[in-house]
Amino acid sequence: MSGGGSLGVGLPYQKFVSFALEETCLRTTLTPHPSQEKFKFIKSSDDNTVFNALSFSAPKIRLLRSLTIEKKNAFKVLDFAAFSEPEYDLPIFCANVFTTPAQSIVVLDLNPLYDTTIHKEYKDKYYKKIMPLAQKYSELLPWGGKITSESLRFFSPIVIWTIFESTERNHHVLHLAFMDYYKIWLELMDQAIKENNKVTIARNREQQHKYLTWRAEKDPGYPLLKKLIGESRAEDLVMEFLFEGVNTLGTKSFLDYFPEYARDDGSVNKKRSMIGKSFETRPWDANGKFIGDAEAFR
Ligand code: BLA
Repeated sequence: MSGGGSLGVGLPYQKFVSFALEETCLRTTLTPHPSQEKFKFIKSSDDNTVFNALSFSAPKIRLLRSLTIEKKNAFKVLDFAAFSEPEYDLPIFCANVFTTPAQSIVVLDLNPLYDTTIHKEYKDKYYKKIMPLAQKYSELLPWGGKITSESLRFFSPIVIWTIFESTERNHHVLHLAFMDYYKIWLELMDQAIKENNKVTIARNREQQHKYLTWRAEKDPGYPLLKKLIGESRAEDLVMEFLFEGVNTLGTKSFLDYFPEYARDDGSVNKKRSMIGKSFETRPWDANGKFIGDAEAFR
């Protein structure tokens, strides 16, 4: 594989994906997801860009999907996510990296299904025990500075949001963090007990749908995807692969969930953020207590 070499730094993200898939297979049985067939052979309009898309499901996992993109001497992308079945309230595993020869933009998190600044029981259930590990990585991979404020609603106290210089060392640390975070997610998945309460299941489903709706509309990668494969194929990729479920898990629209984006004519405001950027520094302390301005992202 030439991925790392072509940029002169870092690892090809295929390695991250292979690790995650192998670890998953130690715990459960993966079945190819129906979306895999359609998106297996995405081709960019320029020959220098390689796409790799894989998607699976498993007994507790509704969708496990990965997209890597590599344009020689230009950029590399990793977009890896895992969503549980709505019978579980598991966090959403989320690893997004956009790397150029100069820098890497990283979000690595177990995105909470329920906002942890409001739902303390959810925060304690999933994040309390792992705060020391998160603390270690948040020192090695420091907070990336001001961020689209709305994103904070989808982040957990263990989030790694960072922008680093694309060096071997930084990519090595990122690789370690990815492996640790993914192993934690698998452990949580393994221990998760099926919910029988219909109301709770419906609530979990709606929360996952809200998350998918947000990302399918406002993901920072979307403009680049459109440039690479054209508007309509990018839309298919986002709606039917990356955030598959956005058309089936619920019926609410983007504006039902995020009415602040409504324009006078009833359309969705194209701005990524209505609030703007904020959170210059990490808004959680080492114990996972939110120490930022909670009003700044709602
Ligand atoms: C930038 N990607 C970013 C930024 C964030 C994320 C926070 C910084 C800009 C900002 O503050 O919004 C990622 N934001 C997330 C994630 C969540 C979120 C994961 O709210 C989850 C809730 N990134 C990708 C893919 C591509 C990509 C697939 O995941 C390209 C195909 C590119 N991300 C990309 C680029 C930038 C970026 C080019 C910098 C340009 C920009 O900020 O618009």
